[in-house]
Parts: sequence; structure tokens; C-alpha cells
Amino acid sequence: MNAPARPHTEIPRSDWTKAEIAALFALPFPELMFRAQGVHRAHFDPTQVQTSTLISIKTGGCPEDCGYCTQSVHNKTGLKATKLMEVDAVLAEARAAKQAGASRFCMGAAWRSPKDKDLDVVCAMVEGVKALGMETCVTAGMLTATQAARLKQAGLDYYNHNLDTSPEYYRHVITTRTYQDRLDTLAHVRGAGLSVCCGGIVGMGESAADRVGLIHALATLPAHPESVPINALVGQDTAAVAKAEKLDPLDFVRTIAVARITMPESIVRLSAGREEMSEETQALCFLAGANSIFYGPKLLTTSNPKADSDRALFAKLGLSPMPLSEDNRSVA
Ligand code: SAM
Ligand code: DTB
Ligand code: SF4
Repeated sequence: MNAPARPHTEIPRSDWTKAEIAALFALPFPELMFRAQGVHRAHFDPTQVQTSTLISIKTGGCPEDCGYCTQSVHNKTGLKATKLMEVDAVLAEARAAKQAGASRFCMGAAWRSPKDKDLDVVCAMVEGVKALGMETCVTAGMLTATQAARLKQAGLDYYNHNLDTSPEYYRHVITTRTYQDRLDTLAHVRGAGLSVCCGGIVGMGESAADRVGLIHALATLPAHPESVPINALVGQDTAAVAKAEKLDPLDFVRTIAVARITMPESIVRLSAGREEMSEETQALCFLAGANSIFYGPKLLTTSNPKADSDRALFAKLGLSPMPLSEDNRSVA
């Protein structure tokens, strides 16, 4: 089956069919890469990569049963739960991240959804990080429309809430919240005028059809997420979902390429899992259209390549950090 060849001057489509997306995944690798690069270059400078630093502002003890997550009480990972961090401590980390060259600071909390009193503290963090001149992102579970509006009011730029996998595979991964719950939160985030960061995880034992289903779910949202994180499962030794064979790195690269083609104006993040990836695989991801990374030695609970080694990789590949003006063009 031939994948559709479409000029990349069109308005991004939200009517992709699963058959079209499956056909993209099935393209010969050189053809897929050629198409992805064409789309990437039509919308972005391919030498620029957005850099986001993550911090876990509240770690562990989460009541949800997400089978991939080290922070769920259902997964016996031995992770110590902590309280919500103090605002000043978070701002000190944000200053350090800015100093190291990050443009966005992403604050993650291991909650099913935030309590209103905790949201006051998160809003204070957002205000403080904004005042440093950085972009802000929060990921704290399900939000009501009112909570999303409060975060917007505090100056938040992005809210991260992932679809994680295909609608069909979802019940094998999480049972404590539904796919529709996630879509509802995304609608509240969008409705509040926040930019959406939404992607998923691959390498959880899902089928190739499930990867098609994940990209289909993302690319047919009413508006494409401004930021699309594609995570490779990390912490396989503790994850309840990690019984399967490891994902072939080239299937990861294909997932990035199909995300790039179907969501041409979105920033696609080569997200968790880089520490286990060779420089060659990461380079292929950048060629496939990835233009964002998590930057700094830690994700939430697991490690990430050190900033020095990423700077060295950027130098080897002739890449540079994306200036804020390029990266925030879709921020409302
Ligand atoms: N508790 C909030 C929630 O679930 O929405 C926010 C934090 S949660 C850790 C954010 C996202 O990180 C998850 O939706 C998932 O996509 C990703 N993630 C968590 N654990 C992961 C892992 N072991 N490997 C890859 N991605 C992971
Ligand atoms: C996302 O898509 N990936 C990030 C972020 N959103 C919050 C989280 C990755 C977590 C990796 C596992 C850990 O460090 O606990
Ligand atoms: Fe909790 Fe988020 Fe981890 Fe799920 S992914 S267990 S909601 S911290």
C-alpha cells in the first residue's frame, strides 16, 4: 500500500486514517526518512533542538496503577515517596537548568489529580519560573477546567498529559483511569488556552498496530498538541508492562518519523529512553524529525544523559539549542 504523498503547505490534518498511518509505518526506511525530513524542513530549522529540563516536584506514592511507572504504589519499585517540594528549592533548580542552557522547565508531580491547596503551590512555582524568563510546563495528572484556568492565570505555558498508548492497548497498561478521562483533561487544558504537550510510550509490549493507534489518536485530536513527547519505556526491570522483547530501535525511529509527518507543526520530543540509546539511534531520530529532548541528568526518577554529553552530541551533529522565539511560536 502506498502512503499518501501530500504537499506540506497544507493546514495540518486532523483526519488521518489508521490505514494511512499504517502505510507510513510500512514505507521502506529511506522513503519514510525522506518524507519526514521534507516535512521537518518545511516547518523547522532541522539543526535546532528544543531543550526541556524535568524536575519531580512530588515523587512516588501515586495511587494510579500505570504499569510502566516507578511511582505507582501498585508497582513494587522500592521508591521512597516524598512531599511536595518547597517553591524556593524548585526555583533554585530552575535557575541551574537555565544556566546549563535549558529553555523550558517541566515540573512533574506523582498525583492522580492535584488537590486545590497543592495547586496553589504549583502556581507559585510557575510564577517564579516564568519570572526567570523560562517557559513552563507542568504535569500533575487529571485537571478540571477550573484548575486548568488557574494554571493559565499563573502564567503556565504547557501542560503535559499523555495518551500513553493506543485506545485498544490502554487497558493492559492502566485500569484506574480511562482513555476518555485523559481526553477530557486535554480538552480542559486546551479550553483554558494552555499549549498542549501530549504523547506516549513505546516499548511496553504493544503491537505495531498499537503504535499506529497511538499516533492516530494524537494526530486526530481536535488540534495537534504543540509538543509531542515520544518516550521509550525506561525502568524495564521494575515495570509491570515490560514482559515483552525490547523494541527494535529502528521501530522507535519510525514512530518519531510518523509523528513528524502526521503532526508537521508540532515539536516532537525524543523523550525518555535516550540513556539506553546509541548516539547513532539518537542521530536517526533527529533526522526523522525529532526536535526536542529532555536535557539534564535526571528525568523524574530515572537518569538521563548528562548535559555535557548532550552538548558533545550536539557539537558532533552540528545541532544547537532552539531559541525561545522559535519554540514558543504557538504559545497562546
Ligand atoms: N502523574 C501525572 C500523570 O500521569 O499524568 C504526571 C507524571 S507522569 C510520570 C507523566 C508521563 O510520564 C506518563 O504519562 C508517561 O507517559 C511518562 N512515563 C512515566 N513513567 C515512564 C517510564 N517508565 N518510561 C517512559 N515514560 C514514562
Ligand atoms: C513525558 O512524556 N515524559 C516525561 C514527562 N512527560 C513528564 C516523563 C518521563 C519519565 C520517565 C521515568 C522516570 O524518570 O520516572
Ligand atoms: Fe501516577 Fe503519573 Fe506514574 Fe501514573 S504515570 S502512576 S499517574 S505518577
